[in-house]
Amino acid sequence: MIKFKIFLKLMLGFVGLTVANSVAAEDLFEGLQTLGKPVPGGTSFQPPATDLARDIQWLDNMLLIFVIATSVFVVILLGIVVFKYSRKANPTPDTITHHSALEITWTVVPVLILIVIGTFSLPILFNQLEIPESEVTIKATGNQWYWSYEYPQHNFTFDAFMLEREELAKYGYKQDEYLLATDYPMVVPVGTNIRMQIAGADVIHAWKIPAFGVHMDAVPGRLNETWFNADKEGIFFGQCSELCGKNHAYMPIVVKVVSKEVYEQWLDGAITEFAGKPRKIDLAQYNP
Ligand SMILES: [Cu+2]
Repeated sequence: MIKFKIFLKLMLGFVGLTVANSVAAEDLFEGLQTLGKPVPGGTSFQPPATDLARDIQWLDNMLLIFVIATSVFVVILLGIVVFKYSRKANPTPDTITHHSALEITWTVVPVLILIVIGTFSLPILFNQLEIPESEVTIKATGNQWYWSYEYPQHNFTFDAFMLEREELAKYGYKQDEYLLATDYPMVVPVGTNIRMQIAGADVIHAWKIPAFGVHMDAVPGRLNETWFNADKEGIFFGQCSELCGKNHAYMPIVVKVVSKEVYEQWLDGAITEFAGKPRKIDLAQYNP
């Protein structure tokens, strides 16, 4: 009986501790705005939260100018061929087969267009993959079918599972965030270079946060790296973006970008909750 009482006390203490931890974590994120989220019927980009995303969106808009100009030009040429050189309008066609100046032009002009595009796109591409000095390293591993996050500097790992509809409110999410929200978010400090290491545990997944302009394959046996520096505090959603099996649609990604102070507090809680490496160890001292 006494043993049972002790067991009961221990269990209650454990439950109390867990509840206290989760309440504290939710408090930390109170007032955080949802910034990176798909909208019904949306076709454009999410508002960018990093320079990487801004660069990509600028490049996309710039390329659209070339795409539209080329399409309009080709349609005009087609129109001329169809109407001006139809059998009715032009019954006896010319018999020329070569026109050197024209052939040089249609070779050189596309090459020039590609050089212009390359001049702008290559620096943006390299910027995504050249990782700057970073304060925080996080390893995201894609599993069938959830993501796990490791903070190697603090020696802890946790899993992030998608929330069911009835769990959303408890974790502070709205009903339309079903299929996007997870029980544990990845948490990063604002305005800090984050080095992301991305791997797959079983099949190929892909870690993606559209508002950050980050999309990287998670390949088993390979450590891919990328980075981001979020300049806005908020909640950002992403999804696994590589068809990985039957529950591919049910392994979303949540990143909460918080102030540096809140990040430190979260880190302390996470080190306790996930048994990470304590940041300072109090040693017993012997004072003779
Ligand atoms: Cu996946």
